[in-house]
Amino acid sequence: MKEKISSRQAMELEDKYGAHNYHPLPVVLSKGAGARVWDAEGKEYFDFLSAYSAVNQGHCHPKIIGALIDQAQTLTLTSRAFYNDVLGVYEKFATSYFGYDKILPMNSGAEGDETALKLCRKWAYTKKGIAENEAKIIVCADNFHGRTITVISMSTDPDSRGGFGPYTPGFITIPYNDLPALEKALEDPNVAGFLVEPIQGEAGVFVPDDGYLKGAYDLCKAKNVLFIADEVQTGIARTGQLLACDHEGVKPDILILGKALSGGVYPVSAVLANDEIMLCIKPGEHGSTFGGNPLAARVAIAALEVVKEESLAEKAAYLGKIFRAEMQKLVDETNLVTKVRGKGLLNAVIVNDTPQSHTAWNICVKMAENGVLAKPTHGNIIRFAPPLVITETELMDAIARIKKSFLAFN
Ligand code: IF1
Repeated sequence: MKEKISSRQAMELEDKYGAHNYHPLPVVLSKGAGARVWDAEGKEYFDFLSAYSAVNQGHCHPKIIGALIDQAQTLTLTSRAFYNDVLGVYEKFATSYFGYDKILPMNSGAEGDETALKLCRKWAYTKKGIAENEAKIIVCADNFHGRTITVISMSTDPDSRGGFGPYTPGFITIPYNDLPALEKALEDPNVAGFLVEPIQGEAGVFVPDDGYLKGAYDLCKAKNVLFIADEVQTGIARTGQLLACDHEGVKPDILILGKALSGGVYPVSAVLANDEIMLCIKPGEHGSTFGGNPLAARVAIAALEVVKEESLAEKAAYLGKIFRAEMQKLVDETNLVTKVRGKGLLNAVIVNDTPQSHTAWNICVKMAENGVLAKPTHGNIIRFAPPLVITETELMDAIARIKKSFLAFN
């Protein structure tokens, strides 16, 4: 049995023995089920962060945990030095689920992005005919793709990149949601790919204009440039479609998935592409010890089955409309919220606040008191992303708590 400690003890331990690379809300979670979590003292909360959209299927989903336990008692890790009898089954399942020829399994989202970048560069040299070491990849300002050195080399966020140089070259940064800027950047014949989040998560759930993704895809096609979608956060039903690109009927040349690919149960990420691209990587050129392990494969199959069995995309679309309509009332009836935006159950409200006055942070602390967990980003933006298994009754209960918390600051 695990040692029972209080919330205060848990925070003190993390502070004393853990690196100080996070600034969490002062809530210590001890248990989760569905859309709810409990702290070390047993207080119940609705989880409106879902581990940044990893727990779309809800905490400790019985089907996913069942698959985990069964496989954990059978075989966990073989490395890719040998075959295992689950990986191929998962690969067949996932490629047909998402409509690609091949999948390359990794663990974290950042590794998925790194894999996509490597694949794009290899394709540039072996298929597109770009001279060795000359390939460029276009990325967007205010992106978030993870924390590795190359990924932060693409970042424009001073906190993510500052003090970690020197940086990996080979990227062109353009503004997000700006097709003319993309068209101009694509004039460079050494451009091999365009990497984009269909909705920018870290930027505060920034939804681009309708038609942006389709327009960007078409511009890339005209220049034989790969359209690479980072759906680590937006994918797996979160925005009301299986993939956020589905809203515009765009099929990325390279698709990056993570987070909810495992329902938040285990670190599982993946890159999907068709043979023309994926087979550019040859044996020995890329991989990882844990990528594609049987435990990950079983968990991911179960997690993806849950998405379909429980119609999570449809639920996210339906409940998201209710959520935004209710939050819009705060915009209309108070001076506290200037805007609500998002798609499906990936939403954010902009608090009428200067980033320095900490109102959004204080509202989040108040919401926690009232039993709803969410986290501010960029000072005055609060992201709301509950597990997609949340029921309409639970959502209305949570909305009442959110409103009450905001009104305490009116
Ligand atoms: C943290 C943000 C969210 C991602 C996209 C790749 C990754 C992420 C689109 C990397 C990760 C996270 C990680 C988390 C905070 C977080 C986040 F606020 F920083 F931007 F979700 F909104 N692509 N997103 O959103 O995936 O390697 O972490 O598995 O604590 O860094 P990872």
